[in-house]
Amino acid sequence: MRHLPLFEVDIAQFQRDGFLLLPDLLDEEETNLLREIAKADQALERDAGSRADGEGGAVKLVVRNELPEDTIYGAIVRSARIVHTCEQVLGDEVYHYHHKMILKEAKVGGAWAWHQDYGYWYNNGCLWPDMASCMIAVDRATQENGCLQVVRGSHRLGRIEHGKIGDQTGADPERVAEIVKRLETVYVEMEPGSAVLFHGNTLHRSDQNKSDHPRWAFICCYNTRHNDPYKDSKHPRYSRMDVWDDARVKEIGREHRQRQLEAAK
Ligand SMILES: O=C(O)CCC(=O)C(=O)O
Repeated sequence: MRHLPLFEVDIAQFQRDGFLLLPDLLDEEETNLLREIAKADQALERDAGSRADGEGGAVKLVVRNELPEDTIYGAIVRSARIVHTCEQVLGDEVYHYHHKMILKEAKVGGAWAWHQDYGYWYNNGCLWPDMASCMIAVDRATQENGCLQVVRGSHRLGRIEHGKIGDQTGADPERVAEIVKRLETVYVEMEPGSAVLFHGNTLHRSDQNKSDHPRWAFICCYNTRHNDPYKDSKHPRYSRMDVWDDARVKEIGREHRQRQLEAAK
């Protein structure tokens, strides 16, 4: 696992680029547990929603506001290594805004249009873009299977107007076309268990997955305490989140996997 807490240089990099790579955020056992649990999790298949990508495909994802105490998902979201990293880059206490699994399947996985998460979180009563997402690779993510792309430094452009692209909410294409001429697009290729932390205003997208390899990802989204939304919306308002020791990812992950295996007998 990478050495956390972050150094000043990492925080400066996040502030300059709007994203930060966290290689090997989960160790091998944690990564295997997350992948095995997610792939065997029938609730994910059952609850998955789909959003047309405007390119003939559709993304598949499951979004959850609840934070169960007995699942590996809840243990990862609460883990000190992620929570305190977010707090360092955002400069305040954070709470769980929601988490999601992106089920980008082999051959048919849809594309994500260019957007900023704050492009739509803005409408939930969040006054500041002081929010972040930690995207953890469940499967290896490569250019071939539609890894995340981010525009370096785009979080400093402010919030861009968003409109409909397929069933998705995408950033104004005219503006994006000019932005990508001026700023670098980075393909975030990741090994399973590695992560990228990105700011609420960082422009990001991904291509369709035409490869033979799935590209699932687990994304933990956090809001800051000072940015408690002024109105109710589909994601929660501030409440203090219990932060857990990192060791609980493995402990709870093992129990979660055991329950799954027993239920499958
Ligand atoms: O999985 C991806 O490529 C991007 C997901 C994303 O941007 C989102 O969930 O908002």
